[in-house]
Amino acid sequence: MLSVLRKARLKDKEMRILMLGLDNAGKTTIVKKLMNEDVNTVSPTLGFIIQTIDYEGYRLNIWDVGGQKTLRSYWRNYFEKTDALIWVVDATDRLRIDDCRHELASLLVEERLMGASLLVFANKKDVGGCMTDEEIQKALRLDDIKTHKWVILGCSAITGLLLKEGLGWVVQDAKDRLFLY
Ligand SMILES: Nc1nc2c(ncn2[C@@H]2O[C@H](COP(=O)(O)OP(=O)(O)OP(=O)(O)O)[C@@H](O)[C@H]2O)c(=O)[nH]1
Ligand SMILES: [Mg+2]
Repeated sequence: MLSVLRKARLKDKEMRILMLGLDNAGKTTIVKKLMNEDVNTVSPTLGFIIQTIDYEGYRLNIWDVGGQKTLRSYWRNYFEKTDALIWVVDATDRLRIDDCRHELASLLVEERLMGASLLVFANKKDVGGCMTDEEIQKALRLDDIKTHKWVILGCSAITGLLLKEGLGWVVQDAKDRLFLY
């Protein structure tokens, strides 16, 4: 039933994308950059922000939810009807990469997120000495994920590197699913 509903919405070329990750990862900055807005005025998200971006004929409703520790228990309120999960990682934050893995792992067992594909944005690639995509892939144990289709992309919310390509993957994946079921 759920997959039928999801398919109906995909046919309408509308997608619900949930963007999560630890605080300071760069979620809001990514959305602002994608919308060609000033990325220098971002402050921590205390609730959530919904932005709609038109991309390749699809209406992407992006839910950008605050990632501070005290806010994470609210994440579950946003799971419903999610077509794609974008997990944003701060590639400069080696200290919290284990936290990051735990939080992601706890999302991937959520029944309501089962049909969603997973884009991992390894953000802040403009900063020298940050973790490589391979390091992050290993630290988050992405290769162990059997429940979700996933991809990891190194990006920068400041320069815009690979942000559009990430959305492109999400949209292409949705299109592929239309033919699968
Ligand atoms: N150098 C660099 N800094 C970035 C990048 N993306 C975000 N930042 C900075 O990282 C900080 C946090 O960015 P936010 O977009 O507020 O992070 P967030 O994930 O939305 O954080 P919460 O709303 O608290 O969950 C800001 O100071 C941004 O300017 C990036 O790609 N490169
Ligand atoms: Mg934010």
